[in-house]
Amino acid sequence: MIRASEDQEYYELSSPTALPKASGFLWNEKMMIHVNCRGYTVAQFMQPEPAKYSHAPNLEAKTFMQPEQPYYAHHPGRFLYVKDEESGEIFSAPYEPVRVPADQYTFAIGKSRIVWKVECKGIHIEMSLSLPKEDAMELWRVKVKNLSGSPRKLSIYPYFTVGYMSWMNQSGEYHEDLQAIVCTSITPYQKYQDYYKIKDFSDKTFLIAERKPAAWEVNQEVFEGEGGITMPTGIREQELLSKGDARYETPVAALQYRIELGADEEEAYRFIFGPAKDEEQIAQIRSSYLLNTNADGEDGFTVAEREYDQYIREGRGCIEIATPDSDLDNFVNHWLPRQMYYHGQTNRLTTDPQTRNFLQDHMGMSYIKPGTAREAFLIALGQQNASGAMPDGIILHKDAELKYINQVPHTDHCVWLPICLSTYLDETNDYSILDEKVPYADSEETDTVIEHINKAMYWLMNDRDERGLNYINQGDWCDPMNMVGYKGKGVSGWLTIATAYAFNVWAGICENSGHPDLAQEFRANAHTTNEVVNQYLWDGEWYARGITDDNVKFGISTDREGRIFINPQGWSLLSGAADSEKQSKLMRAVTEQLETPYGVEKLAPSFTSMREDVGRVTQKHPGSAENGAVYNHAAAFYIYALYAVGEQENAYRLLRKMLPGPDLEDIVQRGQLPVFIPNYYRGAYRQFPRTAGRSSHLFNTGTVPWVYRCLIDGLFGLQGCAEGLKITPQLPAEWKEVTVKREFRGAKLHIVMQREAGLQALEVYADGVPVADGILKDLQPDTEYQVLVKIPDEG
Ligand code: CEZ
Repeated sequence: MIRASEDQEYYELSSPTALPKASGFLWNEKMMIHVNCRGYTVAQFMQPEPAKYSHAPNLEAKTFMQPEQPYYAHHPGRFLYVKDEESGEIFSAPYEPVRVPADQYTFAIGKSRIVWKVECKGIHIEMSLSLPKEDAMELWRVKVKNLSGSPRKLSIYPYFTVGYMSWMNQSGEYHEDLQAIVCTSITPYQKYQDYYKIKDFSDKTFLIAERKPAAWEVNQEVFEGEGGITMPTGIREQELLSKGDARYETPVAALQYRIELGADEEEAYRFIFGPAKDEEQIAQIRSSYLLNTNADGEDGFTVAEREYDQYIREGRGCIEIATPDSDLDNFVNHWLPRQMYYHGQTNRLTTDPQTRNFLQDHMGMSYIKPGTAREAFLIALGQQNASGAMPDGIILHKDAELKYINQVPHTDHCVWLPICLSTYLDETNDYSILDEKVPYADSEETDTVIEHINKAMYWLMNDRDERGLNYINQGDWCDPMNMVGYKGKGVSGWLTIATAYAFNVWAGICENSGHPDLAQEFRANAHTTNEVVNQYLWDGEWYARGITDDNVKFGISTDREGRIFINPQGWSLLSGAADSEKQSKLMRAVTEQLETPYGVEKLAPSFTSMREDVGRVTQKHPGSAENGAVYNHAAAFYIYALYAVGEQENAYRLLRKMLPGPDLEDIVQRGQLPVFIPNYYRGAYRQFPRTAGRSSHLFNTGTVPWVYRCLIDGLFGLQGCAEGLKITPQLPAEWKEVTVKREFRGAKLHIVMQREAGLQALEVYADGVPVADGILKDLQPDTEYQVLVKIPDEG
């Protein structure tokens, strides 16, 4: 039912009903579009804040992308109705809104194109979507082919949702001269000051047709009539659509083409759908994409598709793997870097990304476009306060508004600085970044990056209570843990542990950059922090999550709900807080209480009612998001930590659970194709097994750079270091051989890793020469190397 295409360029699903929410996404510099297998879509473009041009049928609340997005009959979508003019039979592609079962159906997600192929009643429909690289618009191709063996008379109706554009002003009509439906609106506002913000908005939605339609309808209600969206009156009862308009009525963009197709004959159509400021711009789009051609006779549409494909291909990762697990190979070679690239390139389509997201997204970008990552780290540090505190959001646009979540004070942002920078340094060895001079948000001074990060570390040292535990205020990594410390006393166990880890990571960076005194100082700070952690947070079998304003420890064995949280456990492996006895105890507790067939849960048991001294996380539905889902971001931290302490079998078992499959039952339960990792799979496995495993389908997540780090630093052990590339694979025992192509600082390495019986220790050979310490040094850019890694086979 699901499979990668032979050339691995597409991932395909052969049913619109088995995984009804299966989806893919495309993005460019200005927009993103999330489409599902049945034709429903969510699209947003930046002006500069995210805006819509294809709306829901009612007033939508403005919000960030949500998990488990519900779909319904009038959900925005892109469809093609097909009517047999002789029999009157109607179906629609891809599947909605008519829902006639197809004889053949394929939903194929490519990296730069999404394609549906539907065969129904002897007619084959192919619909494909691509984007240009820069402009906010959708490029659609539709092909209709007669497979029935005899001539057919058809009407086809491209149907693009415009929806409820505005309560102030909305309308729409067909423009002969533009060969387009143009819908017009005014973004609603009330303060006169906002007029100056909205007056230049792209408040029009257009559908440009390459071929002249026979008829159209721009009035949603007239189009549907009493038949409704599943059997519109305009289609069922009329020979021709009524060429209507919308006057403060909900617009729709529906066109009609009448065609006669002989056996095996085919017709092709192209459409452009998107937002625009005015008719002039629409005319320009039409002429540059459809009317004018270049010297090679190609029009802008075709060139745009190709340029977009190239743009997406720039988002390549730095490893290409062949392992015994072909599903993993497909995901790692094709989809994981793409998802990281999306994050690094768009900053999740926000103008004020949460600081920790911005830093982690660029940790991922370090593997793809390190120059972009470098710039991002400098931008973030330029918004630090002279006190060392990092802000709750990084402003990326002069007109950016600080979104709600960034008005809530969180205390963890500083820890991400050394952690994310370390990946950049591992990959590039560009220690010169540490000497860059960067300003502060609130002072005239400038300081080197080293000084900035020192200040961040001191800020963490000082933002502590008398015990030496870090305050949580209204949240740490966990956004909704907002009431543990809002009175100013509550502390975060995880953040204290993460601070110890950040100190150690920073100490390592200081050491490599010729600052041994700083290194020593921060190692000592890490050590004392770990001692404090063990004194106050160890609960006997695992670490507590924190201590509330009223001095109540939580995330401990006596808690009925929220008894154990994953984050303090994994990070204590990273920080060095847990000695080997504590390590085994906490890993056992995680396996017993948090592991599920779909991965490790973020906490368990999930809260079933509000705990006012913990906060709104306890009000989320049990098993969803931070309230005990398999929250993949947190799961990835844990897996990374398992690799850090050499727990390779446990680590791989959990890593594999991030991907649906391989068995059908698992795929159906998750409901998602392995073309991205979602922010969560439902948890509360022990409380609500029916829904456990279900994907959130939300592809915005800090998970992906951590998974990439798990692969590079852990599984394949191909991490950069100051001297070169350190080879320390941690392959699962059943893997006898893998090959990895690794691009590293400009060099290309062809690496074969093999298990060999009777071997005492790992052996590394570069171009046939043994490498004593397993560190490949003096690698030259633009040079290829053959690397053989022999791993002891223990049977
Ligand atoms: O946001 C994510 C944040 O973007 O939640 C993570 C956090 O570390 C990320 O920075 C864990 O809390 O506020 C909420 O309740 C939500 O949980 C969201 O903000 C959540 C969304 O998934 C964002 O896409």
